[in-house]
Order: sequence, then structure tokens, then C-alpha cells
Amino acid sequence: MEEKIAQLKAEAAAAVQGAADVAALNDIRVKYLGKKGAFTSILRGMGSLSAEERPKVGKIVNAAKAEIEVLIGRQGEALKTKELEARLASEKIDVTLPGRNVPMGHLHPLTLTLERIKDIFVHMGFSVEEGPEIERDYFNFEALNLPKDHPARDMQDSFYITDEILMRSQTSPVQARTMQGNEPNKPIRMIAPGRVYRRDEYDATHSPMFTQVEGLVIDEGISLADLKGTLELFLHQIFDENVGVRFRPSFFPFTEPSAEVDISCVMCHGKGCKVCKGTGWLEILGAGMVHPHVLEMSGYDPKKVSGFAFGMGVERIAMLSYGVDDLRLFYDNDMRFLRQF
Ligand code: 2NM
Repeated sequence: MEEKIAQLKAEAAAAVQGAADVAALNDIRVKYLGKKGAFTSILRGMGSLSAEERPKVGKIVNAAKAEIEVLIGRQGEALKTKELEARLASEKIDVTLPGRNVPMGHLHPLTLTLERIKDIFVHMGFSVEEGPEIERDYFNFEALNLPKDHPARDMQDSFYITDEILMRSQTSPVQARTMQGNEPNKPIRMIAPGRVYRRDEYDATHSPMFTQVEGLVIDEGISLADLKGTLELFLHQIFDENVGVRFRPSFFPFTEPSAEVDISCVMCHGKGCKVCKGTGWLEILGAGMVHPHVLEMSGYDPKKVSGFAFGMGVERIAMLSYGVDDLRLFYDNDMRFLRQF
């Protein structure tokens, strides 16, 4: 009997020593020390022993169980330490590795150009006004002196939604709305940037949607000299202080007199090239003195105040400042193009 117990103890001790992990050790505990374990079944079978042997055998079994318990405890500690070390080794991170770069976005070239334009006018004391892109025929045309037979009012040239509502074809309705929202004859110094819509073909220089900035100044005694000085200052800041500026007579329904404003060619500096078609000049702005009837229709008295107005295409200014030869590149969202700005 004692021999059998010694053998079982040796067997259990060897199993504990050989346990590969905490789970295996637990199985071993159940197998030898559990309720249905090997040592427990010896204790249960003691009924067949004599009265003198019973306490002796009981003592030996309990001592053996205690010894195995100690061994399991020690082995358990050793395995836990080993498992922790393995985890620490496998989960180790190298804090000296260089970080992963988060790609930085940036503003679109048209946004950059518009921001520069706005900045120049804001520094001259202009406010920046906005209005709806879906506009009433009245504000887009009627209030701006565009007669019923004007080609821009044709369905062929503008995007009409109903007979009365269209996608605005210019930002001037914002000027008309601003005038009508003011007390009569209140001075105005404003620009209106935004998207406009025209039934154009889509090619290197035309798009059915493009970005405009228009401006309006109204006060007592505003003259053509104010128009010239303001636009020259603007063009010298947006392009180059040495750029040439010239005014040519033109026509717009909402201004009288009207002018086209040219700058000397930014590519050839006036010598004549493909971009300026050999003329040495580039058309960049439309402008003029606000027509008395336009002032009148929006509640301003042309006998008391006068004003000038102007308009430009942001895409064209961006193309000339960055040397881009196809306007469609601004809308394609090709990252190879956009990353260059
Ligand atoms: C242009 C050219 C000339 C213009 C006129 C007005 C208003 F509302 F005052 F009548 N706003 N913008 C104007 C004048 C726009 O764009 C080429």
C-alpha cells in the first residue's frame, strides 16, 4: 500500500514537472487531487483496511497530497511567469520606429485664388456678400437692366427651372439684393463671389458652371477714376505690380459707360505669344459705371449717388496665375494635378 502511494506520488510529481502550461497543470490537479482523483480514491478505499493501518495510510496519503499541492503551486508560479515573459516578448513595440505619416490635405487651387481675391478687396474695405445660386429671373435679369430680348435670357443660354426661376448666370443678383436690402442711397463697397451657370459647351476655356467675383461700389461722387484706381490696384496685387493695365470701351446692359479691362500678357510680357494670340494683352475684367436705371430700380437716387461695378472669372485668373492651360483640370479632381498647389 505504502509503495503504491509512493509510486503514485512520484508519477504525480513527474506530471506536474512536465506540465507545459497552466491549463495542463489544472488537468493534472484534477486527475490526482480532485474529488474523483487517484489519491481521493485511495482514501475512499480505506474501508477495507484494518483499524491500525487506516490512520497510518491516511496520514501518508494526506502528506503526499500536501506535497503534490506544494509542487503544483510552485510549478503554477513558474508557468505564469513564463507565460507573462512570452507575452511581453511577443507584444513588445519599438517606440523608436518612425511614425506613420498622416497625409495632409490642402486647399483647392480655385479656393486659393478666390481667397487671394477676397483678401485684396477686404483690405480695401469691401464686404463679402453671398446670395442664392437658384435665383429669380427678376434679380438675375430684370433688376439689372437686361431687356426681355437679351440673348442671355434665352432658354438656350441659361438653365431655367421654371419661367420665373433659374440657376443664376452671374453673381450680380447679389448686388441687386444688397441694394434693395439697404436704406435708400446707403454707401456700398461689396464683392459677391460664387458659382454661376450658363449653357456653355465644356472645353479648355468654357464650362457650364464656373466661379465669378463681381464687385459694386456706390457713394456720393464715385467716378470712373475710382473704378480705374481700384481695379489697377487689384490687378497689380493679384498679378504683379509691374503688369500693364488698359481699359477698352465696351457694352454691358447694367453699366454706362462700360469697359473691358486687359492686362499685359503674363506669359510673354506683351511681346505676343500663343496665350495672348499675338496681341500682348489678356482680357481679365468687365467693368463700368452703374447704369442710372439700375440704381433707380433698386432704390438708389442717381442724382445723389453714383457707382461702379466689375466682374471677373476666378478660373481664368487661376489659369493665368498658375500657368494652367485647361480649365477642366480644376474640376477633374485628379490628385496628380491637385497635389501641385
Ligand atoms: C460685370 C461687368 C460690368 C456688374 C454690374 C453690377 C450691378 F449690379 F451693379 F449692376 N454688378 N456687376 C458688372 C458690370 C459685372 O461682369 C463682367
